[in-house]
Amino acid sequence: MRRLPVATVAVIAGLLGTTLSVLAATGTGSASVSDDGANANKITVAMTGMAPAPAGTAYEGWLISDDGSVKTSVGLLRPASDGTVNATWTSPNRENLFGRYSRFAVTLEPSPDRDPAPSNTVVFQDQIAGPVMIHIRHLQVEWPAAPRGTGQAVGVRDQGWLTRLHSGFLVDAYRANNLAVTKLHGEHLVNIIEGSKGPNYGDIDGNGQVANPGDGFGLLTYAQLAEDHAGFAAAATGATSLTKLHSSHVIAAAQNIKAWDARIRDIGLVAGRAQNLAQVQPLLGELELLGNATFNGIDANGNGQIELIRGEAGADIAYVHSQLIGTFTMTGDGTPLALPRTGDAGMFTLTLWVMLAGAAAVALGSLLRMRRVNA
Ligand SMILES: [Ca+2]
Ligand SMILES: [Ca+2]
Repeated sequence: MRRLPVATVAVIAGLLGTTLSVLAATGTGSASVSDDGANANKITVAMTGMAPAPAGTAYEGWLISDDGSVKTSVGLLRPASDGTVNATWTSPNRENLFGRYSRFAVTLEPSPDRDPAPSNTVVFQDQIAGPVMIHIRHLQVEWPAAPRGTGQAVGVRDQGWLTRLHSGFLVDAYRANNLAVTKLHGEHLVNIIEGSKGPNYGDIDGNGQVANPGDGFGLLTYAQLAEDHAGFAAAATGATSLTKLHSSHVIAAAQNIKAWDARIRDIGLVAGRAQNLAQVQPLLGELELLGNATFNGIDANGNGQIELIRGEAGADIAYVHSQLIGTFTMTGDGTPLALPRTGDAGMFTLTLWVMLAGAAAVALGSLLRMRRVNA
C-alpha cells in the first residue's frame, strides 16, 4: 500500500476532529411565521446558545414541504459572538408559508457551497404534526366555504378591522349631525358582522339598498370557526404544549369577538333604524369602545397590558396567535448527532466518508508497517 505523506494524515485527522465536534447540536430557539406585506410570508429564526459553525462550514435554514420534496433555503444562519441568531426571510413571491411547508430544519453546509440542495447533516429540525397543520391551514391559508376561500383567522382579522373602521365612521357621522350616514354605517356594521346568511342581514336603514362593505361571510361566522378550529388543533394528535397555549389565545380572542360584536350588531340595528340622532347618542361610547376592542383588544383590568385572555384579546391577537400555533421549536442538548447516512449522500457527506475511509486506510497501513518492522 502506498503510504500517505505525514502532512496528509495530519490534515485528514484535523478535518475529522473538526467534523466530529460540530456534529453536536447546541442551542435553543424557534422559527416562527408572520406577515411581511402579505399573509404568513415571512419566517423569523431566533436562537440562543448556538456554537459557531466551524471554519469551512455554515448553518443554513430550510423550510420543507409535507412530503419532503420541496426544500426552500431561508438563508445562512450566522450566530453572533454571544451565540444568538436573529434572521428573517420573506418569500420573494409572497407565498403563504403555511400552505406548503410543515417542517423546518437547520443543516450544516460546506462554505463556500456550490450545491444549492441541503446537506444531510441536520443540526435541528421540527415538524408540525399533520393533524395540527390541517387546522393551521384552515385558520391561516384557506377555508373553502368562505368567499375567496379566506382562512378563518384571516377573516376574523379583516372583518374585525372593517368593524372597527365602520364603528368609527358611525361616530363621525353622528358628530357631523348626519342622520342618513349614521344610519348607513349602522347597516354596514350589521352586515359586516352577520354576513349574508345572518338573521338581520339586509337593508337596515330602509333606503332600498343593501350595503355591505364586508365579504358576506360575517365576522361572527369567522370567529366561531376560528374558535372551533383552534380547539381542534389543540386536541389533535401531535399537538404540543405550545400548540395548546397559542390555541387557547385564539379561542379567548374569538370568544371575546363573538360577545363584543353581537353587541355592536345590536347597536348597528338601533342606529340603522333610528328616527333621529338622539336615539343613537347613548350608544356611541360603547360602540367606540367595542369597535376598538374588536380589532386591538382592550385592557379591561387596567393593568397596562392587553392580555391574551377572555375580556381583553381581539382580532389581531386571534390572527397572530393562530400563526404562532405553527411555531417550529429547536432544542439541542449537545448530544452528538449520528453521522449522515451514505445512501443519499450529498457531496459534503460523501467527502466526510471518503476522509473517514482514508484515515482508516492510513491507520491500517501504519499497523501493517509496524508489524513488518517488528517481524
Ligand atoms: Ca340600506
Ligand atoms: Ca390587562
